[in-house]
Amino acid sequence: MTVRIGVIGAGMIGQYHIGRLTGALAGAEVTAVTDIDPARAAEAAALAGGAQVLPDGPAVVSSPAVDAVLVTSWGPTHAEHVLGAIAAGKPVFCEKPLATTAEDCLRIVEAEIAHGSRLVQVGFMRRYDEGYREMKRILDADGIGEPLMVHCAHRNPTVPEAYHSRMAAQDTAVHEIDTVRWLLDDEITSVQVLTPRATRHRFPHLTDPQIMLFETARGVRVDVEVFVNCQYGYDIQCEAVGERGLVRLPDPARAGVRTAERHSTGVPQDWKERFGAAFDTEFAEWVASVARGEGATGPSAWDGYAATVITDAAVEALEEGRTVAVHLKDRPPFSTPGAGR
Ligand code: NAD
Ligand code: ISE
Repeated sequence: MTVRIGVIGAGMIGQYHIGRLTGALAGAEVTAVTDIDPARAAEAAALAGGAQVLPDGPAVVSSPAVDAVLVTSWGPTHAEHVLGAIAAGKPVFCEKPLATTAEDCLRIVEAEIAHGSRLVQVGFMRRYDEGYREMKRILDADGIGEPLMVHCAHRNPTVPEAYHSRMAAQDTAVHEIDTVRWLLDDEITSVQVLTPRATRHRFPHLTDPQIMLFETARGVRVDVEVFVNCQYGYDIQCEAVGERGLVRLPDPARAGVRTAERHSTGVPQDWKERFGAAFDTEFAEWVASVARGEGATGPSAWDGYAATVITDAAVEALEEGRTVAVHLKDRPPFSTPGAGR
């Protein structure tokens, strides 16, 4: 079966995903696209090899030529499109964030429960990165004993002027928040944000770097350095320390160069380069689960809700300069983790 996909939001990542759904990935076809910018919609439709351009999100969701929906529009618009897809009973893949408010995330969780089976998957692609998956296998197999601490770094070379201090949690550390919950199978219960000396290479309105300190229900301490003007590259580090050892995320495989008395290895320059293979696997697994009639098996609406509540707490911790407790609702039994976990 070929899964026919309708895309809402044909900007940067929308077109990036259309490229993989149209190119290398078997079993999928992009049949419809929409964007509030008609030129972008037309560009994306051409990229998809002649998909239909439809006027808006509801038209994509209700199109008989669409089996499943991909939401890659701006974050504040995600909830309406995801809720529309659930109402139509269609599987929906939503780029992060699931929604920009906890209330909207909960409306999505509740709508999916009312539908009766999983339809929603959130685009936390690190769960599909081979290095993180190996870490998860080792942790699950008790390879280092009980985890005690996790040290992470999330560095971008630069960010545009529009990037503001809240985005360090909402846009950037949100990936670590999801990854750590998944790796440890534990819940984050509090967050504190420290602000070291600021880099000169930032726009003046931005607090950069930031250090986020999380605690989990089982008492694991997680530190995340978010440094989005590090200059030298896109660098993602993660190390879990347990009672008997540690497991560390491997750097992407790159040739080592030895010359002029030096040994060097390239550093990726952006998230596409670093996580391109993870995105490929993420979409291959999503398309396969839709084709099997399972709707979604990866990061769930509940994971999207938890991530938004925790990023809100991190923003509050930054702005108020104190440790903030994370209060999640009780997890509904339906929202169980799937193969992506
Ligand atoms: P973008 O601005 O390049 O593209 C968004 C597009 O959506 C624009 O073309 C805009 O016109 C369109 N749009 C906005 N509202 C719409 C609506 N209601 N209906 C139809 N079209 C609409 O942004 P982007 O960088 O592609 O980011 C899109 C989403 O992807 C964001 O939520 C972002 O956080 C997420 N993202 C995820 C990752 C990741 O690593 N997983 C990386 C980058 C971006
Ligand atoms: C961006 O939206 C991403 O998702 C990237 O993975 C992250 O590194 C970057 O900081 C965000 O702005």
